[in-house]
Amino acid sequence: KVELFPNGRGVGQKVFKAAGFQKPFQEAQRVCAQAGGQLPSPRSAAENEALRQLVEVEKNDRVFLSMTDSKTKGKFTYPGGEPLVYSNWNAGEPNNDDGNEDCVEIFSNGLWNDIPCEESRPVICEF
Ligand code: GN1
Ligand code: CA
Repeated sequence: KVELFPNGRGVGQKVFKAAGFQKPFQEAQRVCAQAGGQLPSPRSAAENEALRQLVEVEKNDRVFLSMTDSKTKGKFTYPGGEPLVYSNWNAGEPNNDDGNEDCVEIFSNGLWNDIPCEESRPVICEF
């Protein structure tokens, strides 16, 4: 058994773990892949809530999710290309602000917003 508090959360078979530093999307993606995981992909309300708690205790900041609509604008997909099975968009999102928001962040209230991938956010990976 692994102790995950305060910078990790387990939910079902999934673990979310905070890296302790900030990166833009592409580098964050690389960091998680090199660690044997990927960026967070909450596929249910329970997974979203576990991640939300970690966002709150870790930084009270916003954190990148794995999903993008880089391939087809308006169609967010997981890294493997599959469409979303769960989403928790904030009201009015995704709005593709300035035509440049292909990445997704989760707030400490659990809601999602699309943002530019060039933004830097504290890195959390899922395993
Ligand atoms: C932010 O900064 P502003 O208001 O133009 C946000 C958008 C949201 C918008 C919602 C980089 O845009 O993604 O849709 O608020 N941009 C960033 O009002 O966080
Ligand atoms: Ca947005």
